[in-house]
Amino acid sequence: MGHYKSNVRDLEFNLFEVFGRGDILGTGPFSEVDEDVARSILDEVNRLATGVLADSFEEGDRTPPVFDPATSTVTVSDGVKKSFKALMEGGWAHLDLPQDLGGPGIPRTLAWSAAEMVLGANPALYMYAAGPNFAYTLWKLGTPEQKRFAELAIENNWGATMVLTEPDAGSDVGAGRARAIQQPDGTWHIEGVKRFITSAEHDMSDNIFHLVLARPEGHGPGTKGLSMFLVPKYHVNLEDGSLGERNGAYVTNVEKKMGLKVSTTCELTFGDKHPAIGTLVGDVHEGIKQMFMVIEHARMMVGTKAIATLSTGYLNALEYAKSRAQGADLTQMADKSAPRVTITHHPDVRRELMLQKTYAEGMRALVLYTATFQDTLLVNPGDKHAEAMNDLLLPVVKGVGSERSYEMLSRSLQTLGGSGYLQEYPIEQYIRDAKIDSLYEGTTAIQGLDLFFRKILRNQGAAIGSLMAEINAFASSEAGNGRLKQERKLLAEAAAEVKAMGDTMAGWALGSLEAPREVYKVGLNTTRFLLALGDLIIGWLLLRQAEIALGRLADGEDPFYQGKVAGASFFASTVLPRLTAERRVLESTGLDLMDLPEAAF
Ligand code: ST9
Ligand code: FAD
Repeated sequence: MGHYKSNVRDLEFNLFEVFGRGDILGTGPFSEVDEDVARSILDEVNRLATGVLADSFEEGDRTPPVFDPATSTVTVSDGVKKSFKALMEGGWAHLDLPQDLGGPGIPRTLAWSAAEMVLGANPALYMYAAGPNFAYTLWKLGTPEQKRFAELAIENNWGATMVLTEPDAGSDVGAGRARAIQQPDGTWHIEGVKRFITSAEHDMSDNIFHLVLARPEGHGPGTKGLSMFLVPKYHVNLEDGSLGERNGAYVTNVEKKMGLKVSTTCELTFGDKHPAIGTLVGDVHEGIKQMFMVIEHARMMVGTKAIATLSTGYLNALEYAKSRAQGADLTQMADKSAPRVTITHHPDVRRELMLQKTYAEGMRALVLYTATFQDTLLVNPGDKHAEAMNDLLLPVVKGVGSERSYEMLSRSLQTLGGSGYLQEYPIEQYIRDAKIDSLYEGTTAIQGLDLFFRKILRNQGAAIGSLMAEINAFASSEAGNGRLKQERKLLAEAAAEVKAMGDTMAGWALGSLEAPREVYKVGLNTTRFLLALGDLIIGWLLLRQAEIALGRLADGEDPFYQGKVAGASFFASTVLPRLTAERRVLESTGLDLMDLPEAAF
């Protein structure tokens, strides 16, 4: 058995029983895909993920890609190449594409379900496979020539990168110094050094194209002065798709890192050896806006990756716990000759396992709930409500998904005792590979700021108000037919706490118009609020699942549904009440921390 343990049953439960995706399949943009086809896609990806993709997970970690500075090339190990080949030859990198670009035309909920399995099995492979997806964005934004380039990139499965970060411009993308100099023929020369660029060099595709943010000469400071350029590794003859000369963008270093070692994290130098020639994407100077189309997808990807890793971490811990015998049952602790039991009998292990299970399944539901709004946007691109809901939920998927997964994965390791610390089991690698999720694509602090200032205040509370109304309507409904009464009460209380937190922060933000330092109180709490909102949404989605499970349990016992009801109850009674303390902490925020001299830290 490989390391990766998928959860297709839970994916299907979400898709077809909770979020009713059967209703949109076979209609509109999804006319070619019915429920049977959707299930067979999941089966097929599951087979691939638990098989050939998972096969090189460990190898990629133990024998990471080798960088040769003399030739600026990178060699990836054979096992990883084999896995990647299987992913690409199966056409899976085209899963996100619409039918007119050769894709299957599936809902986003289904695409993210499939993505979860690839990301859980071997996350770097998914990232190396970004080319067709990035090409689709280029195709939407590009000039006719760039559209043609995008079609060729899709056809040939070229690799792709998103190039923002520089040594002095990480979270603060607008501090970027890479320059773009326009040439008489209309092309641009890019100059500068970017760092931490994922997949910028490897030997698994014939060409790699970079989507680069750089500042055209004379443009102003900050993110608004940046433009997006298409800079291919090899120039391309757009008539026949053949590759031309090497362009002047070279990888000059590959980082050595804690985890996700198989993914190359590159320093990319432009225009040092010879000109790095690019074209302005869409022939318009809207770089940051265009890049956010890529970023939004990548943030969803990162949250999904984190959650996928937690899910397989939990399932590995569960399997171990079921077979590891240690100690006697607590009721017989005084009897030294009592039979030994498996550790699943110990209350503390049960509590830990249930916490892992509820976060893994609750956050999976969060990903797919978010994706339902992306489905709506495919059906009706002008739907402003769906757009605002998707915008609101993205920092929660990314920020909460990465933070809670990392935290819970350490508990998965704990379940294995000392064995969890060994490389014989996959969890230590999961933890190392998952740490990055709270860092790239905007750190957790950035997600908290994005959620509060952009997605709540700037949206004037419309999307969060609508979400809260849904949660409160559920809490005051008859859901569960009496069985979930206490849980719904706990949910209503938690919703009131989160609303109070948001209102207090909005008050400080308003107050900062008169007294600017009040905004520090907001900044001291944005991450707290992000995590609190995450817990509330997870608790609500678990209860929605429990309501459905209760209905199914009427037909007979099924441990899957029993687990759903028990999990939702557990989360409502052991996690949600903590939000009261979070609100109290938030409300007592002062400025002492901000007044403290740096030397006192
Ligand atoms: C990175 C990559 O870390 C890591 C991994 C890459 C892996 C790639 C693989 C992906 C896979 C793809 C799929 C493959 C499929 C394969 C299938 C196989 C089966 N939403 O607030 P302002 C815009 S990359 C939308 O003033 P500042 C907006 O245009 C590096 N737009 O910001 C706005 O203008 P306006 C990631 C947003 O103070 C403008 O920005 N780095 C949003 O100037 C200015 O906004 C980061 O993420 C948004 N949420 O700059 C940087 N926010 O207001 C993190 C802003 O007029 N830092 N815009 O609408 C930040 O995000 C900062 O907050 C900042 C601040 C840079 C935006
Ligand atoms: P900094 O921005 O220096 O942050 C340091 C600390 O300060 C963090 O805790 C942060 O939360 C906090 N902080 C910073 N600013 C604020 C603020 N305003 N308010 C509150 N807290 C703040 N970039 C790309 O362009 N393309 C890629 O493909 C890519 N892939 C990557 C792969 C890996 C493995 C890594 C490690 C990074 C990658 N990055 C990529 C870069 C990544 O997006 C950045 O590392 C990230 O955005 C954070 O920037 P930084 O590392 O400079 O940290």
